[in-house]
Amino acid sequence: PIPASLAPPPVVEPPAARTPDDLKRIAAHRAVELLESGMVVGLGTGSTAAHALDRIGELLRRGVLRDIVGIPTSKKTEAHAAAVGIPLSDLHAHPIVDISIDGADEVDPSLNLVKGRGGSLLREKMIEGASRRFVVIVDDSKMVPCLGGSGLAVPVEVIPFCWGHTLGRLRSLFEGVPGFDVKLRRAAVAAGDGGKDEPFVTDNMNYIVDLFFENGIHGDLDLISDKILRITGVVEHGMFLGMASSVIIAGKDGVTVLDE
Ligand code: ABF
Repeated sequence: PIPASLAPPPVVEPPAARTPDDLKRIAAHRAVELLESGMVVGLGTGSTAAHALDRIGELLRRGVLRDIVGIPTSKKTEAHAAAVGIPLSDLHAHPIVDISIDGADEVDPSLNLVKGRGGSLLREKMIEGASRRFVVIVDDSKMVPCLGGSGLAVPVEVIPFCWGHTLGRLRSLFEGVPGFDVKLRRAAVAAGDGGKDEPFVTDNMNYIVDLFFENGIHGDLDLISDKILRITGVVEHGMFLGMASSVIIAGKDGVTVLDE
């Protein structure tokens, strides 16, 4: 035998590089560890929350979790959850939700969020606002110093009736803010297929007006929220202020949990 001192060193494979989707899965699985049998669970929407749905379905099938009731935040999530075997209900039957798990588009240092790029912000805000605990799951690309600063839209759900008038009032509200822009969301943009040029329609049959803040939203966010919500024709907006109980952030160096 070769003396140990002369033997070649063992080959150590470097850990496989984690893709953004791996990070989303890691954050989602960490959140699902918080579930207990018998809980009413708000089920988020989006590619990160989809990993949580798959995991909950798997744990139910294995009998690790039992008697979970899921409250879906969108029609898409409803279909996904049903396909993986999560029993479903709604806020009528379960007005208090034990825990909600959902993704976000942006998270600021105070754990305020922008959500709704997928267009599900209204149901998300209703269900997550009815939750004892709201756990946000993100990869670290979603962390921002200031909401609206990543160049992504802050969505506002509006009634289709005279949507152009509502859009105009939103434009006036932010008049003078450098780099501000406002656009009706198009289905083609939402689907990313460059196909149809029709308004994007939410699960509630409303439209989405996207607000763009080149340099982020500055000022009193609660006041800005109130001003948006006071515009007749606005149904809800995608700033989730003071709602998150915890944010689970997966990065390439590990997982960080921030609590409110
Ligand atoms: C939903 O999914 C939305 O509120 C948010 O816009 C989006 C995040 O999606 P992803 O996890 O695919 O980045 O929670």
